[in-house]
Amino acid sequence: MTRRTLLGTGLSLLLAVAVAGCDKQAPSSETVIKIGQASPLTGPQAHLGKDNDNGARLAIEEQNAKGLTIGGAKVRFELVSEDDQADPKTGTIVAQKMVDAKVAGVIGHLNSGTTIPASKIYNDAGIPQISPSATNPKYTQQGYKGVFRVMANDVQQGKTLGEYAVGKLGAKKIAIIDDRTAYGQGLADEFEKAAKASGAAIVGREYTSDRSTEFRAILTNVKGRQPDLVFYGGMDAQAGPMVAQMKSLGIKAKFLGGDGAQSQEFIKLAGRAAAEGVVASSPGLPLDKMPGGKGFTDRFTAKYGQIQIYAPYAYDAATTLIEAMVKANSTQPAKYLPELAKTSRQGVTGPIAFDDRGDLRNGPITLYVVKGGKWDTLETVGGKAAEKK
Ligand code: ABU
Repeated sequence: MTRRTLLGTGLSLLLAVAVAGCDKQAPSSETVIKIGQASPLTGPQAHLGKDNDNGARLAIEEQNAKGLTIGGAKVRFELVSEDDQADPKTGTIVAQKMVDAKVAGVIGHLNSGTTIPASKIYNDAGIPQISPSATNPKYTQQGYKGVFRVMANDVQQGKTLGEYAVGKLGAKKIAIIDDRTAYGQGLADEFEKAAKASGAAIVGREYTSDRSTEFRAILTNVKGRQPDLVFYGGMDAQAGPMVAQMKSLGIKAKFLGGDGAQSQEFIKLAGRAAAEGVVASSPGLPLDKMPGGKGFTDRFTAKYGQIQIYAPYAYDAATTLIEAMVKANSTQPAKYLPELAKTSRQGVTGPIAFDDRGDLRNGPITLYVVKGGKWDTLETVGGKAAEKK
C-alpha cells in the first residue's frame, strides 16, 4: 500500500467514525452480501475464467470502497467464486452451491454450455444471473425473468461473421469446424446460415471437442476440400493449436473465429507467425473505444495484469447488479430484479440496457485481425446508445 492510499484509508476511517458518532441512526455494523461468480478457474480455459473473476472482483472492491448503505444497513459485498471447469454438469453442481450459499445474484457463467443448465437452478431459486460472456441465444430464450447478458449474442455474431467472410474476406469455399459445445456449435450454425445466404459454399464440416489439442486428422480432411477459408466455432485453447497445425500442414486458407478465439492467449498458442492474418470477432467495442476502457484497463492491469477478453464485461455485470440493488434499496432478489430489468446505465463497455428477454440492447460486434503479433481492430458493426424500455 502506498503512503497516499494509507493516508486515504486512514482519513476514510476517521470520517466513518465521526459520521457514525454524530448520527444515532447510522448503522454500526456491516451486512455481508454474497455475490456469486462462476467460470472455469482450472483447465484449458482457466486464463479466461480468472479474467472474469478478476473483473467482477474489481467491481466489488470499488463498490465496497463507496461504503454503500442499502435498506438502512451498511453493506459489504463478498465475491463467492466457484470453478465450473467449463463443464455443464459441474456448472449445475456449482449453481446449487451458490444457491445453498444464499448468494444475492450471480455473475456468470463464462461458457454457454454451463450458463444454460445453471440458469434453471438460479431461476428456480429466484436468483438473478448476469453472464458477462455466454453468447448462445438459448440462454435468454427460456422465459426466465432473472437472466441477463452484457454482450450481443451469437445470432448477431454469427450473422456478422458469415457476412464478413463472404463480403469482406472474399470467401467462396468455406470449411467449418466446431467444438460441439453450446457456444461453438451454435456459433458455427449461425455462421453457416449467414455464409450460405451470402453466396458461399460450405465444402466441409468437422468436429472436435473443447478438450482437444490435436487436430491434424480433421485438418487433413479440410485440406482435401481446398477451402479458401476455415471457420472455427470454439475457444482459444483449441483455435491456437489448430492454426499452428494448419500452418504445419501447409493449409493456406484464411482462418476466422469468434470471441472465444479473440484473446491474447490465442496468439501465444498459435505462435506469432501462424497467428498473423487470423481474423476473429468479439461482441462489444475495442477496449480503446469503450467509454470506460482506458480507466478500466489502467485499474485492472495494475492489479491483475493483462486483460484476456471478458474482464470488462464481468466488471460491468457486477456493477450493474449492485446498482440495481442500490436503486431498489434492497439486496433481496425479488425486490431488486425489477430495477435490474429496467437498467439503463453507462458501463465501462458501453450503454447497458436489456430487452424483454435479458439480452443487451444494441450490442455491437467488432472484427479484429492479428497484425504484428497483436489484435488490430478492423471494424465495428452495430451498436448505438442504450434505449430506455
Ligand atoms: N462467447 C464465447 C465464450 C463463452 C460461451 O458463450 O460459451
